[in-house]
Amino acid sequence: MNRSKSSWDKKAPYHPATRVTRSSSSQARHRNPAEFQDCEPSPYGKQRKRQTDSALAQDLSQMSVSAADVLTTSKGKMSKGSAHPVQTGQSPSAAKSSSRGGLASVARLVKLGRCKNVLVVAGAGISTASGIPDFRTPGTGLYANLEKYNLPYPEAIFNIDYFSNDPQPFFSLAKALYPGRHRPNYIHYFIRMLNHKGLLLRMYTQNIDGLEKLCGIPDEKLVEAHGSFATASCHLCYTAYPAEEAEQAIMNDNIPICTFCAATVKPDVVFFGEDLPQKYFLHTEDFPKADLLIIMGTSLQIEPFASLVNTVRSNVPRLLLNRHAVGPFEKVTLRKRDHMELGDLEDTVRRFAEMLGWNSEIEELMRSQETESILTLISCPLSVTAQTNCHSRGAPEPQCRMETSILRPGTQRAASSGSEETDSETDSKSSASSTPSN
Ligand code: CNA
Repeated sequence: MNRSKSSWDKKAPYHPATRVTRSSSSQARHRNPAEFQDCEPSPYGKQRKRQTDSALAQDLSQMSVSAADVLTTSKGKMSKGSAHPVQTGQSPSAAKSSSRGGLASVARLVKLGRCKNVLVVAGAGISTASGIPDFRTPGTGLYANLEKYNLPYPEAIFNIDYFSNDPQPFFSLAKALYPGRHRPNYIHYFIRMLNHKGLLLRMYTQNIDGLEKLCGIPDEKLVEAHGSFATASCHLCYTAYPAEEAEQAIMNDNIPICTFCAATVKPDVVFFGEDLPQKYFLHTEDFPKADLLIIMGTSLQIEPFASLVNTVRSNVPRLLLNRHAVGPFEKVTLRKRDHMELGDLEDTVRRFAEMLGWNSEIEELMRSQETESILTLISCPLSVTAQTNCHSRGAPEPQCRMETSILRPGTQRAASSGSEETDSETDSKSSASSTPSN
């Protein structure tokens, strides 16, 4: 790889972030929200815990720790756990406690107007229908396909020290995950419809594929808890770097380097041990307010995100939509108002939408979005420059160009706040939404 410098003067420090970082125990206890308030922003912008060699060695030693073991993350850092996380599967006990008819019960509550502050907590499973592999599904998951990178253990791909020594594995993965190569699917549009109906309090996603924004979920309704490709910065001094230049370098197998300290620049995707974005702290306001929590497509293995699901009030219904039971839904005794619907997520969400009477509206929304894409394709010449212009007007990238075109992450925002009518604008039109439709 060559090293490429940005021409952009990037001395401006990155915005401060409090210290909640990524870890991996699904069993770790979530910190009391009050603790978050004590966190001081870094005087030098984004703080990242420097993981030393010994920390890396410790990480390696945790490889043998089962995902079911408790790894308390007192500092709430995002960090990896077992390198080969146990595929939780649906345990017999979970199967027994699986709430039959749960989907219908929750649909009924929504139709009765009892759920007006819905939180969605999501993971990679909502994007597999868009052709993006998740992490842990055996065979197809990204972790199962990392041998070619010769990593000491799969999650090293998101280890900041490993990245510091060799960014190539992460950059190879980034090339596949950069937004713009995939289209949102029915599940994304279902969440957008929740917002359109005025019911979405917030969506918390672990995904970095940008499909939530691309389908039109407004920025203020979205927390990208594990960061995104929309911005980039130096992994050492955190100096901001133009995201488009970082993307171009990575796509051309070059290494973007910081013009301030010459270290490697990376997209602001949160690595293990790194701080979560400031916006993540909205959870301290949101979760106590929620009247329905929908958990979809996540193995709930990464902290502190995973424990969010335990912070809604105990009388609030929680609905898990996943292939198998995860997190608190693996317990023999579920909360009284816990429901889960196991199976393929897209099928489940379609059935849910049908129960709510929203299916045709969602399909119409998807059709109109596709039509907009086709019109954009017709109106824009097939040059890379023109594609960039198209994107900067907020049009989603046509699928047929996914292999060759470069969608600039910064323009993703435009997709949800530009030419397209966003749900912030349409919410007022759908105040009747929380009224039962049937
Ligand atoms: P994960 O650990 O791979 O878990 C995904 C979960 O979704 C698993 O429980 C699967 O069984 C389930 N699942 C997958 N496909 C389906 C389906 N079609 N129907 C029903 N259930 C399904 O991923 P998590 O999100 O829990 O882990 C968090 C990581 C994954 C975050 O740090 C992300 O950055 C990272 N990631 C993101 C993407 C993306 O942005 N699309 C892709 C891969 C990994």
